[in-house]
Amino acid sequence: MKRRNLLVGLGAGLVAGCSKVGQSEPMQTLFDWSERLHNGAHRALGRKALAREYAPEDISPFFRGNGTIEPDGGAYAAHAAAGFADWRLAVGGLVRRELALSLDQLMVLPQRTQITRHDCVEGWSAIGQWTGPQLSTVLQMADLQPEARYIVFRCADRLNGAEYYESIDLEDAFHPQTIIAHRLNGEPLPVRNGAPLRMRIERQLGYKHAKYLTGIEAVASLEGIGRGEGGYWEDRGYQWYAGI
Ligand SMILES: Nc1nc2c(c(=O)[nH]1)N[C@H]1C(S)=C(S)[C@@H](COP(=O)(O)O)O[C@H]1N2
Ligand SMILES: [Mo]
Repeated sequence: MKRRNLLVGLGAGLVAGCSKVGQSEPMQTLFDWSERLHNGAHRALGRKALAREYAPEDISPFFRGNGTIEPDGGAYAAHAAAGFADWRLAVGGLVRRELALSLDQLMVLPQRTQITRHDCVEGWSAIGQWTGPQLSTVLQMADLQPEARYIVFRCADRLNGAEYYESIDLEDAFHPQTIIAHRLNGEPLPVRNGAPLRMRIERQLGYKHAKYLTGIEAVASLEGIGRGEGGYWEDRGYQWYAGI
């Protein structure tokens, strides 16, 4: 409980600090902390930089959906009809504390709101405002084991018969703009954009931003997951590191 209060306190400080783009004390503290926790991981200084954030007037009038725009099957439709009241985000793998978080539980965590540009390799971009807790907050609640090197995202949809999934390293996982978004432009996520939860990983290309998020898994290796390349599109030839 003590530890949790500390985390929530840190997160609240971080959110407050974020209005002053990027160099606030709490943010530095969080980075120092995550570095001490995961000092085995590679981290280049440049990757800590924030992606550009935009002004409200820059927001695209329509944020298109791409890839899956509505997961097949009765289970998702039933969740949607119930307003996603029973949706759970499972957090597991190499953690000391497994979690199953409801949307309400995610919404009471400190929130970050950011207006960013999404770039899809298919040649389109859109600017949107995203809100949700930072992934780092949830990972700290779950308490990563030292062997954890990657975070894998599980999704409710399939593309061409295969499960959509993605993965990032701990550098991106603890980046302040990596959030579990539940709102787009101040409204609950539309189904086409990944309702009820989707990742925003702002230093990465569009296909890394897993939609219809059902699970977060800490792993030591990407072997044995999908075809082993770290994501649905990576398994089909795209780069695993899609940094922008
Ligand atoms: N679960 C899931 N996540 C996904 C996809 C998908 O098909 N399924 N498509 C990806 C691609 S290629 C892009 S560009 C973005 C599109 O996000 P949008 O639908 O909100 O525009 O989601 C990414 N995340
Ligand atoms: Mo994309």
